Amino acid sequence: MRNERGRRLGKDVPIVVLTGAGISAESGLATFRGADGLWEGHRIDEVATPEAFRDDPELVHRFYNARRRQLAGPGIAPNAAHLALARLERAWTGDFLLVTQNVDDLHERAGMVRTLHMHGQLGMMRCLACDEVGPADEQLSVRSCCGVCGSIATLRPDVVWFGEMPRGLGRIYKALETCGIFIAIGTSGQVYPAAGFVEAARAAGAWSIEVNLLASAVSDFFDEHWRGLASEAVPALVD
Ligand code: BJW
Repeated sequence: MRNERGRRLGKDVPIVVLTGAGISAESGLATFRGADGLWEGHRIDEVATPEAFRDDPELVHRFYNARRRQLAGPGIAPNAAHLALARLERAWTGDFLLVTQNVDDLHERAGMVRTLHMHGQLGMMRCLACDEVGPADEQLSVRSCCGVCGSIATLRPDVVWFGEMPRGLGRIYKALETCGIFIAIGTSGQVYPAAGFVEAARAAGAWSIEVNLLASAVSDFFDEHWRGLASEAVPALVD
């Protein structure tokens, strides 16, 4: 990998990669804030909050069931950006952490193993009776049978909604504080704490690179910008 001045960035440098919905857009999954971002006329902040689930759990389950069905569909597969990151992980000799805000499993399907899902996973559910997390084998309804405790209980998608604490923050900030390279791919920089990771990495002295079709809300904090499709820019950056 090279920086914009052509300097090779060694594969032994600790690296943190952050991905957002833009990396999965070319796999056929809609982003949240793009032109295709509305679901049945709802913005993401109308269906991804604990309040929305309390007020209309059927609506919220419909939203997540539709996304589960789409993700399991025949046309959905990792694209060239996911595959390039998997190659990067395999080739990297230094510490490597992929933090994804995405709840899809396309990084895993591309073969990545060091993936931290800070906003949870679409394929998992949580039982509000026993608090256990298990696979969302079936389409969820408001009250379903919990595969763990066996009760008919309220199940919710095991994802992180607005106002809830993202996962793995201790591990993420520890990696950011020691990283030499930080790359953000396909994220609008509008949702915290992920939007603030670039500042934490820069404070640690890391070289920061943004890959995005457009400028994000935090573009000014990055040292280097690759404007374009993730499927083209990520292989060009990492191979
Ligand atoms: C391409 C491309 C292509 C397209 N190639 N690029 C005021 C100030 C600061 C913070 C707050 C505030 N008020 C409230 C908050 C906190 C709140 C927040 O940030 N709100 C903002 C709206 C202001 N955050 C939270 O509540 C979080 N929790 C929290 O803060 O806990 C307390 C805490 C305190 C202190 C420290 C730490 C924590 C929780 C946030 C949870 C977000 N949940 C969601 C839903 C997850 C489940 C699901 O998927 O349904 O996460 S919302 C949604 O947004 C989802 C995403 O992960 C997240 C980010 O979206 P992302 O990935 O950036 O997608 P888009 O669509 O926004 O952007 C796509 C980008 O790709 C664009 O830039 C395109 O240009 C680009 N692109 N195609 C390259 N082919």
